[in-house]
Amino acid sequence: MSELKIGLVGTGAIGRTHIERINNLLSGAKVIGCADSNLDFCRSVANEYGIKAYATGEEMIADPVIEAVIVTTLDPYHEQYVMAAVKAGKYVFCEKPLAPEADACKRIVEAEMAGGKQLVQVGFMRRYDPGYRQLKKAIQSRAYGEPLLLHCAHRNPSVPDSYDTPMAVENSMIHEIDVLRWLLGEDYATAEVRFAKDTRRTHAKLRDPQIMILTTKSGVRIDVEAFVNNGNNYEIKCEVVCEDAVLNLPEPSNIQITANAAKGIAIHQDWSTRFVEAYNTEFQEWINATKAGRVDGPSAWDGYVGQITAKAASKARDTQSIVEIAYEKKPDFYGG
Ligand code: ISE
Repeated sequence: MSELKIGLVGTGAIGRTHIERINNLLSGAKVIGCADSNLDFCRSVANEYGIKAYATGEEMIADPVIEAVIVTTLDPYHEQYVMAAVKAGKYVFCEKPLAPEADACKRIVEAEMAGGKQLVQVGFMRRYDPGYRQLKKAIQSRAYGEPLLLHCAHRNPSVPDSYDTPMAVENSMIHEIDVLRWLLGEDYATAEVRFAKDTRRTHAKLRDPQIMILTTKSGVRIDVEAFVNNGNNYEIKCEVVCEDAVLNLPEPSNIQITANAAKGIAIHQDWSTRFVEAYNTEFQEWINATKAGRVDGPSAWDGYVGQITAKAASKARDTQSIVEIAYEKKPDFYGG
């Protein structure tokens, strides 16, 4: 089978790592073109990777040579390019979030359903992390009884100055919102977000740390700590307390180093390396499914449900109250 020809819009850091992983590491596809609102930069990226620079994302998506599209622009522009791909009948991988607003996600869902074929996958890469996959298997087997409560943490060493209070839910804990719903296989019922004592590293626009509390429809209770300016480590924790056992998310293994009168195991300092295996598996599986004419990964519906949940959590944070979450019934189109 010939190689899948991909066009990528949004040549920022994450876009470029995806070009590199697809063109140098994975099999069955090549990114052959790119587009970006900064055309000069786009041309320099195209030169570096020996691919074609298009004047606009729309022009690239409309080119008959392009068989599938990757969207890695800034979040507010996701909808425009995902819509263009859906209207052109092309498979499209969109980095998370599908769109910052739930209404925009809904428009994508409606456009996809109107076209009669599933084409959209959302980049919720944690579902491809080997540790989360092991956890899911263990939970699903019910060998340890029912899951009752989960304690999770999402800690970043630092975030840019533009990162503000809402982003803890909308940019960081959106990963937990998706992956925990997938782990447990059920939707949420309520959301709550509370603040802890502020770290001295915070600033006027960012309250840090925060705790998001979710309950699922069956009553599982989840707490997630987001501490995004902890000045120290990138750390992702997930502890699932079941009736008969406690299950913990494993970290990627690393050598133990004995030196300077101490024994230590280095941990990843940033999400791009902590989840590198997840990204690689995510894209290899996306390529394989796209070539087979399927969407196997997180769907536009999952992207929509994620944003409805994030919106409820944001309201809960702003009103300091518990907010009930109302989802529509999952359409048959998405296996509802
Ligand atoms: C970032 O945007 C990501 O998506 C990372 O996976 C996450 O860990 C980080 O908190 C976000 O800012």
